[in-house]
Amino acid sequence: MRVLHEAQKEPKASIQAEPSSETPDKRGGVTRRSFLGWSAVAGAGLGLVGCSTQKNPYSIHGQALVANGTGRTDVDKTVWSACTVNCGSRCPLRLQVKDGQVVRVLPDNTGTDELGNQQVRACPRGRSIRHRIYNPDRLKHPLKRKAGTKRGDDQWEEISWDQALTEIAQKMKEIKRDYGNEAFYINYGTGVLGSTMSCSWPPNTTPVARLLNLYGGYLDHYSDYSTTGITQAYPYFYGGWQNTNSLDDVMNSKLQVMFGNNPQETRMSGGGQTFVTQYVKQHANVKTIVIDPRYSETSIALGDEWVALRPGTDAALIAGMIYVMIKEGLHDQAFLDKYCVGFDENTLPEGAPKNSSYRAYLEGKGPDKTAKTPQWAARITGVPAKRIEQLAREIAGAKPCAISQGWGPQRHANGENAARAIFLLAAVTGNIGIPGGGTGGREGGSSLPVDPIFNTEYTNPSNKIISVFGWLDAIERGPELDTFNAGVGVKPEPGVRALKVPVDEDGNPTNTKLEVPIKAVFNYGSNSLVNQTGDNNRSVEILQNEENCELIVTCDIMKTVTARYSDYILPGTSTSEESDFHQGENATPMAYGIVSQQAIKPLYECKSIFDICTLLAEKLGLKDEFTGGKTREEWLEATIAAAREEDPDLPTYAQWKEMGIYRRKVDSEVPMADFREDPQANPLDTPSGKIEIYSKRLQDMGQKWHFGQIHEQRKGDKLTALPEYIETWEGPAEAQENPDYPLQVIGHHFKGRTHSSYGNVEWLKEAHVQTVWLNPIDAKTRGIKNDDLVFVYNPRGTIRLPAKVTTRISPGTVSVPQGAWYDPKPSTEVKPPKGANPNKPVDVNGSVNTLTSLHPTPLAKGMGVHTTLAQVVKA
Ligand SMILES: Nc1nc2c(c(=O)[nH]1)N[C@H]1C(S)=C(S)[C@@H](COP(=O)(O)OP(=O)(O)OC[C@H]3O[C@@H](n4cnc5c(=O)[nH]c(N)nc54)[C@H](O)[C@@H]3O)O[C@H]1N2
Ligand SMILES: Nc1nc2c(c(=O)[nH]1)N[C@H]1C(S)=C(S)[C@@H](COP(=O)(O)OP(=O)(O)OC[C@H]3O[C@@H](n4cnc5c(=O)[nH]c(N)nc54)[C@H](O)[C@@H]3O)O[C@H]1N2
Ligand code: SF4
Ligand SMILES: [Mo]
Repeated sequence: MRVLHEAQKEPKASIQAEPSSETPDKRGGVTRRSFLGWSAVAGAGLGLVGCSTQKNPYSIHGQALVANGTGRTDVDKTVWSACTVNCGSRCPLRLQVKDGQVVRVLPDNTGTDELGNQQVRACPRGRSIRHRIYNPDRLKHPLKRKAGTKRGDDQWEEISWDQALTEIAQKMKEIKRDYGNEAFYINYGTGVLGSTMSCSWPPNTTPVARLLNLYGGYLDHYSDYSTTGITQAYPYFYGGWQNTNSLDDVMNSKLQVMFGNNPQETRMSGGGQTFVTQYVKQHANVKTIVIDPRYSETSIALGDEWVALRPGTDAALIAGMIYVMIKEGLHDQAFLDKYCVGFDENTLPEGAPKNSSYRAYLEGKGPDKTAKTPQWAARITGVPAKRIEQLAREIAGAKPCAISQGWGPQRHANGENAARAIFLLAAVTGNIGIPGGGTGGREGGSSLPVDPIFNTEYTNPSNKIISVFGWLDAIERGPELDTFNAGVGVKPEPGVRALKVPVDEDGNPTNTKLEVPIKAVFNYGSNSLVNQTGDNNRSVEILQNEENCELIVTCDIMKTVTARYSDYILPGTSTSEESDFHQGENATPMAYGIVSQQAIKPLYECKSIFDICTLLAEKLGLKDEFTGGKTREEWLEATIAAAREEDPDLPTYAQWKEMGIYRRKVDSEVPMADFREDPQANPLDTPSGKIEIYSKRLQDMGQKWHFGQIHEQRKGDKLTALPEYIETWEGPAEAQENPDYPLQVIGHHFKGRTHSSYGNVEWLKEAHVQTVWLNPIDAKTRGIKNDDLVFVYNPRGTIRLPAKVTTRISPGTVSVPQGAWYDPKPSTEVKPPKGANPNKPVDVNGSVNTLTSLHPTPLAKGMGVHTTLAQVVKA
């Protein structure tokens, strides 16, 4: 059965041909004529203008569309640049410059439409980069919050660079004196993830970290907002992170099953996963089943079937399917016996109680005494029992089957278990470590052997580390936080993303405490102070108390929401104003890298983060150590030179500058093939060396973990040895019982923006309208029609935005694309609806984090923001 849905109901982009005029608009000299030229190119190439429902994908990426255009011929130069935001792709751009201004943006014109030599075509966001460079929100001068105002009042004094950096240095000295270096924090920020010298994340790769290392250190964080749940789930199942097979390897599969994985929207580069998946579809036509509460862009472009489940219920769906497989003998018992621990009673580790195997869980012999029949799973997931049976048979029968997950399923209240359950399905069907199969993780990507060297010289003297999601707690009540109540730890080995909970010599987890609260926050390339973290209104409350955090410094190119709540705002340069190296992303079987050249001079008083940190280092008496005697450009050259020492086939810096993008074909990835081949010789990094379906470590940690100390304990806050389904706070069960907030809100990653980046580009806003997706059944009972303005609210906050009434989302679920810019209006200006919290402002831009919670997930202490309940009413 193919579920055909009304993709065509998607609001059409309303960019219209208007009479051309040469009048430069106020955003920096773009002419109406060049705008039209651009939009035609982008529309044709990427389905921007109302053709997102295109069914034959290859016609989008067809040979005829390989770009070779020369663009404008009246320009002074055309230089290579790149789009460096965190979208999981990385696209070269060719910027055409005339009279010192970028006048046109062209995509890659090298490469072909062959796998391994892909042309890396930018998506509509990258192609609209001129509207970021010359955006009215661009920061022009250093700003200081006006004396007597509170954070967020948005009253600023323009100051000189010298004054800004003198005052920041002075405040840093005071904080160091009073609290020590662990009171300094570099906040999560991925806006410049794609650069090397200007990199904004992970913290230790940033110029800010180099400076703080020299100054005595800072409190670091582990994991990221993308993957907190799955990152912490991995070690207990596989011993560490394992990608699934690369997407080109799906050529070898009989079936592809994607759980909450939406590369057509989350990897939009025309040379990356969008291209690879569509190529595979075209050439191998592997049947694809997408399991997602939404009929996503990936369901449209690749899906043969869509299975709509309630958010947060993947582990139940999987239990129901495995129940059927076991009953009908369709599972791979030999794989489970040889490679896994704890599926059956006889492979449980020593010390595990009787009836604690996964089989016992399925058969209802475990503590809950409930058999995990398809009927049981149907009640939880909303997927009919018959469909669960069919799916089980189809997945077990397809040899091999490529099972993958995006990161939607794990960004939930007990997302760690959802992630492990999807790995489990890959294990039970014996698909791990073979071509055409997979680990149930997410696909990875190959990279070139070019590593940043600027930051390897000095290490952080502080060894303490907190979860990326725990910083607001560390601001409010730092010294109360420890390993067992908040996941505080000591730094893992380089290259390991997850926290390794320290253990004593008997293997028992030991406790690490924070000594001091966070007193200074540096946000570079980050809109995660407010907007991207969760519960905007509560975050503001914490930040507005200046007894908590004493110094907030933000360096951005835009006057963002985060900037609004800071003490000092420093205007940074955009990629077009810098030269840098950009590692390619997620294009296997191709690895590539881009060297960009400075296209234009820094606008206004903007400075690169290297220059800003150099000036701040000078104020702290550390300038020479910070620069290491090199300019930014010299460091960049040295980075490429160091890489060439390892791999002389790489181009020289000078050659690379000229060619812009350098690419090479690489092998497909089949992770864990060596383990499959010989598990004794290649054991996993788990205590048993095997795949741990039952994790004794989680069982033991569960006894020590304290819930309810830092945040109130909520339903589902527990660690379980098995990847079982856990009913959680604000999950589907609560939705069905709670008439006040009966709708589950997820906030998918959206083509109109990369998080909040590009969220202020008018063209993109017009083409990709911020709406709340609502099923017609839910709309009808509320008297809501497509395009009606509605309120979405819960006790944490209220947002106002238009409704998109569509069968592309399952009943009972709504989605508010994440990343819109929080714009709170007091009740005197916009009255909250009846039933909403009257003490909270109405966010008239529809930022989903006005609704989400700061409640951390149980194991990772991470982001569970796709778990949220709310009500929707007509405005
Ligand atoms: N509810 C909800 N919240 C979420 C998510 C979700 O799914 N749901 N997803 C989470 C995830 S996965 C992530 S990764 C985070 C992302 O959160 P962030 O990493 O904060 O990402 P952005 O919102 O894109 O903010 C990046 C900032 O970098 C700035 N920037 C861009 N280019 C430059 C530059 O060249 N120089 C300087 N100085 N600044 C620049 C941008 O203007 C922007 O303000 O959001 C998380 N938040
Ligand atoms: N255009 C664009 N691309 C991006 C980004 C962006 O902001 N915009 N952000 C980038 C970043 S940093 C990241 S981390 C990635 C994020 O990539 P993901 O985390 O994979 O993206 P999401 O949209 O959160 O989730 C993917 C899908 O999971 C579905 N989903 C939600 N809850 C569940 C569930 O419980 N079960 C199942 N089966 N499905 C569920 C959603 O509807 C969605 O279609 O995207 C990257 N790419
Ligand atoms: S947003 Fe991502 S896919 Fe789009 S141009 Fe930028 S790097 Fe490429
Ligand atoms: Mo992310």
